[in-house]
Amino acid sequence: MKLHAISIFFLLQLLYLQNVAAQNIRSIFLFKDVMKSNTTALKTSGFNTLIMFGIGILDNGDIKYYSNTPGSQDVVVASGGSYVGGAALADKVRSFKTNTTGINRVEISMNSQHVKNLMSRPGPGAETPLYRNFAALKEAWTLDAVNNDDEVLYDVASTVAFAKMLGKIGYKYTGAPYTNAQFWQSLVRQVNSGLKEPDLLLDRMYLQCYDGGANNNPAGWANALGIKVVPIVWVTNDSKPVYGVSAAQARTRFSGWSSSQKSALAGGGYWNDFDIEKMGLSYRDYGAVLTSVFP
Ligand SMILES: *[C@@H]1O[C@H](CO)[C@@H](O)[C@H](O)[C@H]1NC(C)=O
Ligand SMILES: *[C@@H]1O[C@H](CO)[C@@H](O)[C@H](O)[C@H]1NC(C)=O
Ligand SMILES: CC(=O)N[C@H]1CO[C@H](CO)[C@@H](O)[C@@H]1O
Repeated sequence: MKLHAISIFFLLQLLYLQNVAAQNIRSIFLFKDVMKSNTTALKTSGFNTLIMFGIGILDNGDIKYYSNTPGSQDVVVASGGSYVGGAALADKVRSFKTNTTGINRVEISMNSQHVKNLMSRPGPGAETPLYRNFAALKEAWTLDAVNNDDEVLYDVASTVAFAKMLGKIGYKYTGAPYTNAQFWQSLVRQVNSGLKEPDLLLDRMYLQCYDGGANNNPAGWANALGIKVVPIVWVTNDSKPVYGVSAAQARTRFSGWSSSQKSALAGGGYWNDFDIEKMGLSYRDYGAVLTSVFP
């Protein structure tokens, strides 16, 4: 009887773990200043991953949050090994994962400016300003991952060194490719060398399927990278209207991919919250598409 109960306990644990491992990624990039966007809607519309856009590093290793929102100011958030972005901003970012929320992962998205220089001098050591700044920011904002949205430099060696530095701090690393599959393939191989699921350091690829990446095929990318991808579509917008999709059109695209190439997908997501709010669209509708296609 006792043994029986114990084995059922372990069976349930196993099922639970598989369930967790199999959880689909439902993501949205946060282009709008997080101090101004609708936090409640972001937390309760079916998303489980938020990726804050507009983090950059300066030549001295300081980290800056670029707000990308009219009336907002860019703010240095880490300097000299400390968090300096203010309590209000820290409380806001931390709040994504607390109280009533579906969010279990928050990432910051950055380009590759200054990465190469800083990896060459002073390097990725734990005593460097860059290392200490990323450690301070992780703690202040309770971050899970750093997203690489390099669309310019594509330097493999320095990016691998940077990713491994972030891994030592406790971050996961992710990519947001739209082109240059060769670069991303080298990155996945080298960053994840010697690592296996579920301990991959570079554990997610958010594939841009709009604008320059409009013709991207998730299965082709998943195959080339050796990791499932999360296709990203752009919500209805007035910046490049031709690439915008309504919630109904997003459903058509995600369910099309899901039925023809399910094994290539780790979930789905959107670029971006600013347009949802500017265009008066519904977080609930866009979120519901993801919860139904990627439950
Ligand atoms: C934010 O979204 C919620 C729905 O999740 C809505 O009830 C609320 O009115 C929105 N707030 C603003 C300021 O638009
Ligand atoms: C979230 O919960 C904490 C602790 O329970 C509480 O102090 C805080 O006010 C809550 N925040 C919101 C936005 O409800
Ligand atoms: C204001 C505006 O032009 N919005 C456009 C954003 O993109 C969608 C999809 O292409 C268009 O239908 C909208 O008109």
